Amino acid sequence: MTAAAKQVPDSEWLAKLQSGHRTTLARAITAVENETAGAGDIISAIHPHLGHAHVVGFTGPPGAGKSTLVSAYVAELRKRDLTVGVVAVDPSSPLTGGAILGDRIRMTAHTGDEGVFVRSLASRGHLGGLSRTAARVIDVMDAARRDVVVVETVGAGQSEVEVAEIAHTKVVVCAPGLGDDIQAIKAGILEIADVLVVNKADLPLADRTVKQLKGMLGLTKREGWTPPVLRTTATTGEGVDTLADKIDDHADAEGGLRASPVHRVQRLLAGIAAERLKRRIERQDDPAMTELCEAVLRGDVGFDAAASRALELLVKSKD
Ligand SMILES: Nc1nc2c(ncn2[C@@H]2O[C@H](COP(=O)(O)OP(=O)(O)O)[C@@H](O)[C@H]2O)c(=O)[nH]1
Ligand SMILES: [Mg+2]
Repeated sequence: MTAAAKQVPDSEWLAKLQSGHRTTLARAITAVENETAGAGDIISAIHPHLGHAHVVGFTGPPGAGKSTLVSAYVAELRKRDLTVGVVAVDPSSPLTGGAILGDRIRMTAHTGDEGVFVRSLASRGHLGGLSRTAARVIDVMDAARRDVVVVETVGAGQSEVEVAEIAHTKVVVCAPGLGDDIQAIKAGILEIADVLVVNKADLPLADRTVKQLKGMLGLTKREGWTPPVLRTTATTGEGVDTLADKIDDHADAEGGLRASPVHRVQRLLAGIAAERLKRRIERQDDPAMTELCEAVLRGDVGFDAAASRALELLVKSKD
């Protein structure tokens, strides 16, 4: 029997995957990405072997220099003798096909390096949603004993933030002098940032952007870890060693995160459960729900209280 025809992943297969055999890894990723018949077996086989990789997400507005920075970060990790997996996610598909192509070209700096494995995910055809597929692909790279798995998204929209949230350490990248940039960051990704980067520090106005971000960070309350605001010039690699250090510090500060894929699963469960809950509340047609909505319309009940009541109604309903 040829390796290609082999269906059920056995211990020999697992050993091959864990030793970094590229074809085995590539095929396993393709299987979980396309949810082929064998995908379930692969997922069961790797589950007991997760928790090795530190998963680092890069998000931020298009053009901020994420791909260039990821490539420089990967080079830094390689200097430190760490193996790397890169998952480049493109949620918006055909329009940004060029961006992925550009990313591929930038990552060619690492072709031929056995320690770097890159996979791009397109947006189409993910039955359970893009973030679930991304999580599965990360799991496979984790089981293949990559030390660091880098997830790069194309932009900073909602679906990109969802994908980035799977990561242990979330790096938000922006560039100086873009008013819109700051707006995009204000619109929700500042809260998820563990490390903030002002890339293109070689350009004028970088200092101002750093100041702005520090100001904005000061406004949000946080416990424990305080996100640093760093400067990098991805094109020359300046500041990238400090970035790698801070990402590492974050994993250490959040004690045990690096070793635990549990929160990745928890996030996904939360997303799936929330989606189900939403559909059930939307479909609820019992009189109590109609009454509740009418009370909100009249201004008798606030949205917060009504949402709690809607959840109670759901628990009581039989379906
Ligand atoms: N001046 C300058 N240009 C940069 C830097 N990093 C990236 N770029 C350029 O910015 C453009 C967008 O970079 P890219 O990595 O594709 O951004 P992405 O869309 O966020 O992935 C490219 O032309 C890069 O060469 C930097 O540190 N300084
Ligand atoms: Mg890019």
